[in-house]
Amino acid sequence: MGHESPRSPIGRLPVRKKLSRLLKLARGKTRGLVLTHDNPDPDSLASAVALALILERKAGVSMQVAYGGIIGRAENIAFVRVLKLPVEPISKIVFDDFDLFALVDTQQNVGNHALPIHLTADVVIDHHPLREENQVPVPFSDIGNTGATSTLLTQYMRAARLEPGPELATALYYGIKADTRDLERQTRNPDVDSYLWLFPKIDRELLSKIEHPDVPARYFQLYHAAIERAKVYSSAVITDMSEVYSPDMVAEVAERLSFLDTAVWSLAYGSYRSQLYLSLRVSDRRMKAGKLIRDLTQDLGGSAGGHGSMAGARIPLYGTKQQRSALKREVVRRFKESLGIEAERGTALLSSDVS
Ligand SMILES: [Mn+2]
Repeated sequence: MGHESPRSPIGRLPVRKKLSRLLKLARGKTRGLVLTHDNPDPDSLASAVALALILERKAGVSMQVAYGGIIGRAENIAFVRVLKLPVEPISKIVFDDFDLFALVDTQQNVGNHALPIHLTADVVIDHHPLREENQVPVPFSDIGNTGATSTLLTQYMRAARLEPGPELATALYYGIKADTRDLERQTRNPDVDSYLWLFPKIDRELLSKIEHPDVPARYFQLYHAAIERAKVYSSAVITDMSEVYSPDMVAEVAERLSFLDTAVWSLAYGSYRSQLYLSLRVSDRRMKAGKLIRDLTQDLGGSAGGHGSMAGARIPLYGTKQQRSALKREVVRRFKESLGIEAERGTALLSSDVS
């Protein structure tokens, strides 16, 4: 079960107390906006929709859900479409229309969300380790110690005696399933408990449509190039994906490459709209992917975050083509240096002498 990561004071309260504090804060507000993290994953989207439902039904606030970036991964596109989730791109949002702001699956100062810098979230619900540096005081900050934010929202739903319909139940269930990789990664007892509570309520046909989506030809093209460019080192596999059509493809490839039997670490990176996206996985539970990726990228601007075994970062790319490639090379150099493999040249994953 691993070690306890830091929680916020509210994160330590029993769920009924958390719920009553949350509703107390929300009552009297008129319109609320829930934001996911940018390029949202199912855990973030499911949590946002569940929180909006709770605040609408139990605090009488009219709610909207929005996300920054794009939803690009085939499973995630299917997730939103099949479950008919009421989520809007951030370009449709006028922030002045709202008097309540919530963030889910991210935190105020992480930087991977679309809340403008001059606004402070009223509510933060997240399962990533508490980020205390430059912390802006958030009135309601529930940083739990679970494998998924969807687990926290399932607990709120139960405490609020709200029965999720099949779409929302499937969304929360898949949020937990995806973030914990089938209850294996960073899984806590509440994750298992919420997963089992949701299971009889889900629509398995919809779930299947999400888990086995149609993919465009460019998906295979991108995968092909990523594998062709992958290099294997003694303890790592690294691939430069060049331009990607969707930032979350970087995470998907890092995840896939992490299955290479000789690799402890996998790193994939690619650019999308003048940002360099990096995704890191580690299979050794003693290692901390989130800390490493922050150390590698914190002086380069952008944002970084993650847990023990999976982490990601995004760095602004600017300047000439040469300057951009130099920045990529520098990040890879730092990564190899921190693993002690800077002297290794690496072997192409597809070359015959890799056993
Ligand atoms: Mn999550």
